[in-house]
Amino acid sequence: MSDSEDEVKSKNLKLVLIGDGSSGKTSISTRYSQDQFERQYNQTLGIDFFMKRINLPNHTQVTLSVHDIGGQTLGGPMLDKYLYGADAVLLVYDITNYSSFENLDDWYQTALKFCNNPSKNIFYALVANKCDLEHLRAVKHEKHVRYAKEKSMQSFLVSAKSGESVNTMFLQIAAQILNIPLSRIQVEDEHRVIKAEIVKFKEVKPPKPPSKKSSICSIQ
Ligand SMILES: Nc1nc2c(ncn2[C@@H]2O[C@H](COP(=O)(O)OP(=O)(O)OP(=O)(O)O)[C@@H](O)[C@H]2O)c(=O)[nH]1
Ligand SMILES: [Mg+2]
Repeated sequence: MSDSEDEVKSKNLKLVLIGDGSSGKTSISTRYSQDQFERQYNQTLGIDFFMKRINLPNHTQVTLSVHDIGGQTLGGPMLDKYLYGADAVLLVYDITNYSSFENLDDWYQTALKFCNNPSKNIFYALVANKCDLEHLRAVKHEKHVRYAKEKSMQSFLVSAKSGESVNTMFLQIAAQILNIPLSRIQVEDEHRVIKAEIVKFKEVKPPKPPSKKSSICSIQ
């Protein structure tokens, strides 16, 4: 094996999450960056972003900068700046909210307009969030599949709440942009949910206090 095959390759990717307010962009970002979930809704004003480093096969280290855009920025003056230089655009909707799906096309058309760099192939992904709320689903899965097919997009079904498929999605997107094949095991590894066991410790009795008798001998 030559030295260059051993060398670590470093890559940077900019991923941007867009979509209607309350679809769960911040929650997906928080799940991925901190493995946490907040029930309470706090509207994102403008943009938030974080970086995460992941390892891909072939000694490739990728720094992902994930940009979480507030839902109210559509039609505003800043969206083109937020999208500038994106390698991937994740179009997020909430499966329990039909209008969040309907409005995605406006988001998509806007992203196409602002990311029209002919020298760059931007990766678009359709992300259905809140899959833990399947019983409240308002967007038929066929509609999701049809839209993704129509636009030749990769599509994902995730839950920021349970964490389902969140890590796998980011891993797969990074690998596909960089054209690095992933094995099934690598994908499943990310997919695995690790449950912590509750450990019951045995009661440990405190040591007996020392006996009152003195063990010191005095020689007179
Ligand atoms: N059940 C469930 N609730 C979720 C999920 N993701 C987000 N939520 C909830 O949906 C609400 C909105 O989530 P946010 O992540 O703040 O939505 P957002 O897309 O960032 O909204 P804006 O910042 O306004 O654009 C919050 O109350 C979250 O707790 C999910 O996967 N399942
Ligand atoms: Mg937000």
